[in-house]
Amino acid sequence: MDLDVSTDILMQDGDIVASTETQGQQSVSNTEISFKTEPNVNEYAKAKPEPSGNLLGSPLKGGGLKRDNGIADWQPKSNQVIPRPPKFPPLPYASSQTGLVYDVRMRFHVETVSIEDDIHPEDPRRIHAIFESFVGAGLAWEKGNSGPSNDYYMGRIDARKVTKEEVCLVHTEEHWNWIQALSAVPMEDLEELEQHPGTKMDSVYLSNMTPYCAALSAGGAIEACRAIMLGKVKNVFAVIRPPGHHAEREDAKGFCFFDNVSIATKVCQREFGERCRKILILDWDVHHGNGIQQANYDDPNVLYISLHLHERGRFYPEHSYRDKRGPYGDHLHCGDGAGLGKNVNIPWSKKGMGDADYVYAFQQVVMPIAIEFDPDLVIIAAGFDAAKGDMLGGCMVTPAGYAHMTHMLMSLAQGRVAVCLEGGYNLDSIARSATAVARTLMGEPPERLQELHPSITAVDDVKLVVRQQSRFWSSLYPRDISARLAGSLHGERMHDVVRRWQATTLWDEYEMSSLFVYKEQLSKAFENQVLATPNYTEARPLLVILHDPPEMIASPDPRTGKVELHNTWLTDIVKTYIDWAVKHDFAVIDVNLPKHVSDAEDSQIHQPEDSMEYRTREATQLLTYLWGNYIELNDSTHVFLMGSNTGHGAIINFIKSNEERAQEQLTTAISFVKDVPLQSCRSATNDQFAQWYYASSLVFVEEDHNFFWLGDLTRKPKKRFGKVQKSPTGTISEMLIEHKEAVFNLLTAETADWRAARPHIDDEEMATARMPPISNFAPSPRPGNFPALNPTSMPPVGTFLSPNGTTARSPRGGSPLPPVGNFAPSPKPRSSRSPAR
Ligand code: Q9C
Ligand code: ZN
Repeated sequence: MDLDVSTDILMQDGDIVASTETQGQQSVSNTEISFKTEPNVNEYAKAKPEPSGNLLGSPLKGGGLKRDNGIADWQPKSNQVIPRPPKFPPLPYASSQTGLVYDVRMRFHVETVSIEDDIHPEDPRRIHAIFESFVGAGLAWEKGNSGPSNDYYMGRIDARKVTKEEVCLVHTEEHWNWIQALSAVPMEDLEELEQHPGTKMDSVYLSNMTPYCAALSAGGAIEACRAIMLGKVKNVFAVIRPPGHHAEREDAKGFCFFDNVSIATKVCQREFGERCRKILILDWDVHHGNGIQQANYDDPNVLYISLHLHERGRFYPEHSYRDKRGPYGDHLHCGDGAGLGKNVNIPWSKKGMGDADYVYAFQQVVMPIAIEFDPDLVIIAAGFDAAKGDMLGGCMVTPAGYAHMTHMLMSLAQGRVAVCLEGGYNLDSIARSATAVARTLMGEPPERLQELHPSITAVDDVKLVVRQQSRFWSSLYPRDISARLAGSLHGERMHDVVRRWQATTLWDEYEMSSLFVYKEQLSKAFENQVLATPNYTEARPLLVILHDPPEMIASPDPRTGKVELHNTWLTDIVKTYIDWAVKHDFAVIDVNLPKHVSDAEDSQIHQPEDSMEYRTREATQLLTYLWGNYIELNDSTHVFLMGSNTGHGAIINFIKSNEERAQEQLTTAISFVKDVPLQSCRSATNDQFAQWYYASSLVFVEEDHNFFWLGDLTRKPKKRFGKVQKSPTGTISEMLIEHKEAVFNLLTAETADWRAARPHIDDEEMATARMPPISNFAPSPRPGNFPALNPTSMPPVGTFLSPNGTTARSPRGGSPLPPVGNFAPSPKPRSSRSPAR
C-alpha cells in the first residue's frame, strides 16, 4: 500500500469521496493500517516548545511510522564496553501510540429540515468539536494548526465503510437494505418514512447521506479495534457518528443506525479468534445501550456492562424492541442461555449522578466483575451525555471522572482499550470529556477528583446490582440469597414468622385472635394481619392500632452480610401499648401493615417495600373494611384509632371519606408520622370538620419532618393538620416510646366517664369468647362483607370451636357463629394451654 505520509492527514470535505473511499476499501482486504505522521522529527524536537507539564523534557522521537525505542539503530562502537541489547523493547506499551479515528465525512449526516433554533442534539459538529479539542490540547495533529507532525501525537487510523456482511453479524439483511435505500429517497419523503409498516421512527432523523455516514461510523469502530489487535496502537479513540448503541437488530433508534460497537466486537472475535475471544463492552453513555444488550445477550464471551440513568424505566429508552416488552435496562436483565451473567446493568434511579457515584459503581461492581471476566479487549461505548452540562442526561460527570474510569479500564486486557463515541450533546462538555479520556489513554494520569461522596440513591442502586450479580461473580459480596433458598430449604419471610409469633404471644397473654378479613389475593403476609382481644364487641373502650411490622436490628457478618439470629434483635414497642390497654380494660384490635405483600407464590427474591401510595391505599381499604364489619357494629363506648406512618395515612383517608361516621363514632385519632406526608382533614361542605379533627386528634410528627421546614416556622400548624406535636428525631419505635405517657394519659382522660360508671364484667361470659388464634391464610368462604353472611351457613370447621366446646360470639354479639369465619389450616387447638375454664 503506497501512502503519501507527508500529505494532510485531515481530509478536506472536497477530497473526501475520492481519497478515503478508495483507501477505505483497501483496508478491508488489507490489514495494513496507515499512520500519517510527519517523518522529520529532529526538526520538530528543536522547533516545538516543551508541552506544558512535561516534567521529563521532550524525549527524542524516532521518526517515521512507529515509535522507535532506539534498538534498531543501535550500533556497537569498537572501543566501548558493549552492553547487551535488550531482547524486547523496554516499555512496549508506554512507547507505543494511541490511535485516533476521525473522518470529517461523518459530518454529512444532518437533519434535512433544520428548524433554526431547534437544532437536533445529534449535531454533526459533535465529532469536530472533539477533534479540535484534541488538536488544541496537543494530542492530535492538524495541518496548519499544530506544527510538524510526529509520533508524539495520536496515530491516525482511517475510517472506512462497513460491509454488508459485517453489518449482518448484528443486524438483519432487511435492516441493511432499508438503510441503504435511504440514499435514494427524495428529501421531502424522508420525514414521513417508516421503518416498519405502521411504526413511526423512534428518535432518528434521516438524510440521503445517512447510509454513508453510518457505514463510516461502524467501519471506524471496526478499524479502531483491529488496529489494537494488530499491534499497531496500544489503544484508540474512535471519534465517530452517528452513534450506535440504541440500534437494534432490525431498528434504527435513538439517533443510531448500526450498532458500531457490537459489529466491531463480532468482527474482532471472528478475525482474531482465541486472541480476542472475550470482549468487555463498557457503556457509560447516560442511556442504556439496548442494542448492544440485545446483540450480545446470549454470548458468554461478550460481557456488556452499562451504567445509565433508568428512573425505574421512565428514562429513554423506556422500553424497546418493537415488541415493547420491557424496561430492558433494569438490573434484572443479566443475559440469557450461555450468556447468563454476562450482562450487567447499573441503572441509576435518579438524575444527577456524578464522579463519586460512577467511581463507586466502578469500585463495587464494574472492576470486580471485569477483572474476574478477564477480557482480551475492552471497548468503551463512550457517550458523554452523563457529563456535567449535557441537556439530555442531567448528570454531573466531569472530565476527571471520565479519566478515572478510563484509567481503571486500562488495567484490563493488557491495556487494549478502544473508545468509541456514542452520545453526548453539549459540544463543550463532550470536547473536554473526550480530551481527558484521550490524555489518559496516552498515558497521562487522571486529574484529581473533586467529588468523593457517592449519593445515597447511588449506593442503593449499586447494592441492588451487587446482590443480583453476586450469583454470577465470585468476587461480589454479599451473595444473593435466593439461590440458597431455592429447593427444599423452606425459606420463610421473617415478617411472616414474626407475625405468627406475635399472634401466639398475644393469644397466650390476652387471648387475642385473628379477625377474618376478606382478601382477593391471598398471601402469607396477611396471615394474622388483624388480631383482636375477645372482648372487642363489648361495651368498653376500643383501641385500634394500625402499625408497621416490628423493627429488626441486626449486626450482619461483615464479609458475607449474613444475618444470624443471635445478632439480631426484634423491637416491638406496639406490644407496650397493647399491654397497657388490656390492663386498663380496653378492647384491642391490632392491625399489622406488612411492608411487602408477596404473591401467593413467593419467589423468595429480595423485595423492596411496596410503594407508600400502595401501602396506604391497602391500609385504607382494610380500615374501612374493619370499621364497617366490626368496629361500628359492636358496643364500644369509645373508639380510638392509632396509626403510625402508613397507618396515619389510612386513618385520615378513612376519616375524610366517612366524615359523618367518624364524627359520630370516633373518639380520638392518634398518629405517629415520621417519613410519610402529614395529611390534613378539611371538608368542602362542613366548616366544622377541621375543627372537629383538631379537637379529636393527637399527631406526633418527627421534628425533621419536612412539614416543619416547608411551612412558616413561626406560625402554629393549621388546625386541619390536627393537634400536632413535635417529636424528637428517631425511629417510629422511639417515637412510640417517647410519647407513650402522653397517649396513655389521653386514653385515660377520654375514658374517665366510662371508668367511673364501670359495668360489672362477667368472667364466665368472657371465657366463651376465647379461641385459639386462627390463620387468616386460606380461601374465604365467600367474598364480600363477612358479617352480612348468614352465620349458620358457615362451614363448621373443627377449630372454630373454642376449646371448651362453646362457640364464639359473632362480631355483632348475636347468634353463635364460628369465630372470625376463618378458613382452613389453623393451628391445632391447644389443649393444655387453652383457657378453658
Ligand atoms: N421522547 C444516544 O445518546 N431521546 N441517544 C428521545 C423522546 C432520545 C439518545 C426522547 C435520546 C437518544 C446515543
Ligand atoms: Zn446517550
